[in-house]
Amino acid sequence: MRQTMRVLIAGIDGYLGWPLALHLAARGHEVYGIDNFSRRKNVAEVGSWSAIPIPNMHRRLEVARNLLGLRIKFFHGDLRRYQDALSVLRESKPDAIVHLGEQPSAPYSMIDWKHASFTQENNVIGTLNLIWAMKETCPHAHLVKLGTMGEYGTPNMEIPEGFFEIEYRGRKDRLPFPRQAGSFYHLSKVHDSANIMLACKIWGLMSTDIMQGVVYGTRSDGIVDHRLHTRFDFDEAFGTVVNRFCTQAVTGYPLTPYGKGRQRRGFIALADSIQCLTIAVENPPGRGEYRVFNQLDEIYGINELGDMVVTAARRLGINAELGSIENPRVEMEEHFYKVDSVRLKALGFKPTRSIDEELEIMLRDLIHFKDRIRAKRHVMAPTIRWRGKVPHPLIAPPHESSGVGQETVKVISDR
Ligand code: NAD
Ligand code: USQ
Repeated sequence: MRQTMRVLIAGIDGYLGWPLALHLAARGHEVYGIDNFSRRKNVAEVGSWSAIPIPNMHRRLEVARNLLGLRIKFFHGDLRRYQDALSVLRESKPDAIVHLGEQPSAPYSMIDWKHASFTQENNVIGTLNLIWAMKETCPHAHLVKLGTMGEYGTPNMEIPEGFFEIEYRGRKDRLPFPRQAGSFYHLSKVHDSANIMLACKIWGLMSTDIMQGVVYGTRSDGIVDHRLHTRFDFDEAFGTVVNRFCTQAVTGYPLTPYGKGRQRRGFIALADSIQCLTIAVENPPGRGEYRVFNQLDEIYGINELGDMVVTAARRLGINAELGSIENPRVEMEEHFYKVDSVRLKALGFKPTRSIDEELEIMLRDLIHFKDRIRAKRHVMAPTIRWRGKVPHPLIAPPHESSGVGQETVKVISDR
């Protein structure tokens, strides 16, 4: 028989947090959540909204209770405040903490220094507060921390699950696989991983650090009523690529693969992400262990995904087409990409359905909201550029200066 646990979900109001709460509560776990609703504010800040309307937290909890008999306890708090982290852990006394409570958008972190700084402060300090508060209040709890496949970047070699054996100048060791993040957001996750690994080593905390691929989908098994839907974003900052492609398809907007579209990433359906997180929670590591799972279903190229969305749309009688857009990011558009992901499968993970089935479900769900998506059409085209307004030294004409730092900084002493 499965042991029931007390689980705290940090980031319970988010895209993954809400369906995870429904799923864990339905499995008999005692679920607690904390959120500061920053995702709702940040999406509004970039001029958008969730394609699928979502009720506020009060209403969500009420529907879960009245319709499904699930009692989920919510704390409104901000992990950047140490006192909030301490209080929620003292109140919930968790066996496991699933930490999803971060700013998850790479483009948002690249808007300007303010957004980069917000992202790193929110994510790195929030996580640091959580691990210190765990040490103080619940050192035996299991921290399931959402990292990202983007921590590894796109190296020209196979990516292991966190660690690899290396021989260098005649000596061997098992070391963390190199991290080569491609945005200030992805780098915040690298900093988190390093902090958590240290906490496990010195304090004996236990953690599963999940390197997750890009998530897509509208459904997971707890979403049985329209009032229980999770958010679904499509703007250039918070919409992930498959989710964006599906909203583009249903509104007749040409799909937006960036650059050559041959960049490859790991992808996972929402229902499978929830299944994997549940497996991680229910199969904790040993005391002091820091383990890493690579969490994905399949690897696809971006054009390949675009073609799949267009084909799925045409099967439903929707006339979608692939467009082409200059890449606003700095990333390799053609590269080797092979990833180990065996640990979750060894613990029982099986993908729920094929990507083609999932895409059809998404398109059928989204078609009902096409007017709502069209109303925010202006958020489809990318405007956030990785190089921003600062000219790259290799591209800028030599006589031009970026002007950054001029006039506001005076050199007082060169010593
Ligand atoms: P999300 O933004 O929908 O959810 C995060 C939630 O955390 C939001 O509700 C937000 O309000 C809350 N939050 C943020 N900062 C907080 C703080 N300081 N205090 C309290 N609450 C805070 O994001 P998501 O898509 O559900 O992603 C969840 C996690 O998974 C993130 O850490 C993200 O980096 C990671 N991840 C997501 C994907 C994906 O494709 N969605 C892929 C890989 C990894
Ligand atoms: N892309 C397009 N067209 C678009 C949007 C994106 O071609 O309209 C491309 C991007 O250039 C990139 C790829 O699709 O090469 C993935 O972009 P994305 O926006 O879907 O995902 P990313 O920015 O990497 O971030 C998302 C989540 C983040 C998570 C990450 C997992 O927002 O929280 O960490 O996926 S991973 O990519 O494996 O690092």
